[in-house]
Amino acid sequence: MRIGITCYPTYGGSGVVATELGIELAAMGHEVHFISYSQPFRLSGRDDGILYHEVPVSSYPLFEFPPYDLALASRMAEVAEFYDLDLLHVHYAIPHSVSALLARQMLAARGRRLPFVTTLHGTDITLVGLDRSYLPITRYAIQESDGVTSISDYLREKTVQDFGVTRGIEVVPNFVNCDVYTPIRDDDKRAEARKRLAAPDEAILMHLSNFRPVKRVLDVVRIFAQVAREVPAQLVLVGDGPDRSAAEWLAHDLGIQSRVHFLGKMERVNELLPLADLMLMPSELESFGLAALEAMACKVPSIATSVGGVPELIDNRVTGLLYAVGDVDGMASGALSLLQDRARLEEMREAGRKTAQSQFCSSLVVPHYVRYYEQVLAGTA
Ligand code: GMT
Repeated sequence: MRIGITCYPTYGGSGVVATELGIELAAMGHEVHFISYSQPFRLSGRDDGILYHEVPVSSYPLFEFPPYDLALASRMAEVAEFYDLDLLHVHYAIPHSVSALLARQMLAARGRRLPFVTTLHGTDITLVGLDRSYLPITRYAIQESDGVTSISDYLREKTVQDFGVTRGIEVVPNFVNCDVYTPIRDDDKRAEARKRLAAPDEAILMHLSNFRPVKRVLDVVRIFAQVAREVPAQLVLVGDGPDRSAAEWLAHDLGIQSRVHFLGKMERVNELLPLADLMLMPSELESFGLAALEAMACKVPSIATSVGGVPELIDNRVTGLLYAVGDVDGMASGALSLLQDRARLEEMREAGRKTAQSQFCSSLVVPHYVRYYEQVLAGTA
């Protein structure tokens, strides 16, 4: 198949899923065309079977807000015609599904078919899509898509309830490449690699996000402060975003800044994750929680909140520990209980890896997308 993919190319779960999907599809022999305003950050630019098409957005004095969605629609239609695309797959409804709808109409007027699949990722429904200025057009574009997928049952139900979408929505969960996100099996090698981040007797807690308010990064620092009072430990935060500076100041004010490391945006998180003992994901909301899955595949259990689609990924007390939003004390004592009971931590590490392999590996989930594309092309989705 020749597949066009549009996503936000910046640091964020939907862009990561879209990019990893494109890479996996290309490895299966499909031709993949990314269409976006800049190259998705996990693409190297040298991936076989993948082409990247930049969307130029002109700015004129008259345009207070340059219309990216229109430039995107034009480019989608051009790329689809030039490269004879079979379908478009857009990640994150706003504005991508609206642009795809326009591109489909433009090509229909020229006698060409261009079906599109919209994948709902989370805040496109739970936050942005509920803004009155975006809701009607987002609902329309979702309803008119040739196929719609959501990353969890939670998000599907939310879309039906809050948007009144009546067309079918296929749940295709987030996935991880279990050969790339994998534990370091050799204990000596792992111990050696951990020395980059901590002393041998210290625990390593990790957080990975785009530091938006929804991630509650300040809770990460507060949880760590309590843990570090009881056991020797280091906190490693990967990513960047609006709440980073507040989190840095909080670490400073709590007197723990020497043990809190802000690494910023990193490309190869698969090399860092296996070094951690625990992942902290105290989010206000997660429609799935990709960071926790990537950690799980590396045998790192999460201390997380029981929100949105997280319970569909993490089996409480089996593959991680779940708490109410803002329960910093609970999450800190949960983290401590695992760090002080190595046998239980080891069981959880094993159980998490097994879950990642048996339910969320790219080798299982990507073919689900391909089957769905086939249904879309056959008009049966
Ligand atoms: O979490 C974010 O703010 C980024 C956002 C995105 O769309 O870029 O992530 C959402 O999509 C991820 C990939 O499908 C999910 O794993 C995240 O749970 C989801 N975030 C939220 O629902 C808050």
